[in-house]
Amino acid sequence: MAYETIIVEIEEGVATLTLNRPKVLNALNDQVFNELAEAAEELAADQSVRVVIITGGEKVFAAGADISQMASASAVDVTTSDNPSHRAFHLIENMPKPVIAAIAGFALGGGCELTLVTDVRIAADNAQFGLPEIKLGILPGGGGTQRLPRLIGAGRAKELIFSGDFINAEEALRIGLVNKVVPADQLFEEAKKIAKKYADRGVVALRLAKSAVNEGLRMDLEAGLEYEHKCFSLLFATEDQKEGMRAFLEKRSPKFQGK
Ligand code: CO8
Repeated sequence: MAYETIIVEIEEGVATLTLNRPKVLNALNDQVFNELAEAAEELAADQSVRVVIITGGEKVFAAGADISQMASASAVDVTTSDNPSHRAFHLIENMPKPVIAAIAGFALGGGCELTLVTDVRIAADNAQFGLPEIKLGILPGGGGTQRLPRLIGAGRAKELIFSGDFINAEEALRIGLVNKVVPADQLFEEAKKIAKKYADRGVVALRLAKSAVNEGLRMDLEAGLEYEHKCFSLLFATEDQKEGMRAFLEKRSPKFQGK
């Protein structure tokens, strides 16, 4: 499918999805969310794609949901059950392969929340994060009040949500909001390096490991351990498990087929 507000490129098993509304700092309107959802479905189904990178390019990740679109919205518009942002976020979070966010510049509001549905966040040293919704008289409604406390703890999340203040990349690293900070000119190189590493790993194992972590976070520990054991057992029915262990014993690199 042809997209207008995002660009999708696929190279050596790694898909890069770039937000593309630079004039408004990649503000996320319904069209962006709908295209993100379409692309997430396509990339999830494409067996040649093993890892996905989401970025906003070199200057900005995304300065939030599009305020010009939201300004005149009614409560009825916003409560619609097929909210495009929720659909896009759900599809990205549950993509059956790793998703890496490569973040330069502002990642604010819905932009910050978009990074929270990815699996691993790599920030350029010029990145700035924040949930400024409170200054607009709303709250972070794209999962910010739920996913952020689960990631960095309720106290730190409340500080960001209540103040609307921005934090820099180093602070984001310190509180666990991002995994790594790199010089801005190395952002894409680093994200691709990590993506290629994951692309060489056991395909089904990655899918089930992601599911075990994500689903486990919604369960109590006993149920989570039970679910982990089911995922673990299932892997012994895969070619990937046979290949991975055979390759180890034969002292060579495994070639995983995702079967
Ligand atoms: N929406 C629409 N347009 C935007 C947005 C935005 N979020 N952010 C920037 N723009 C536009 C500006 O209006 C401006 O357009 P123009 O050139 O036509 O005037 C252009 O982008 C450049 O922006 P600035 O001139 O303001 O650039 P600065 O470098 O001076 O400032 C900032 C950059 C600090 C990022 C500033 O633009 C800003 O504060 N932006 C808004 C940040 C914000 O409040 N984000 C949160 C939005 S609310 C939200 O995300 C809710 C998510 C809920 C999702 C779930 C829905 C159910």
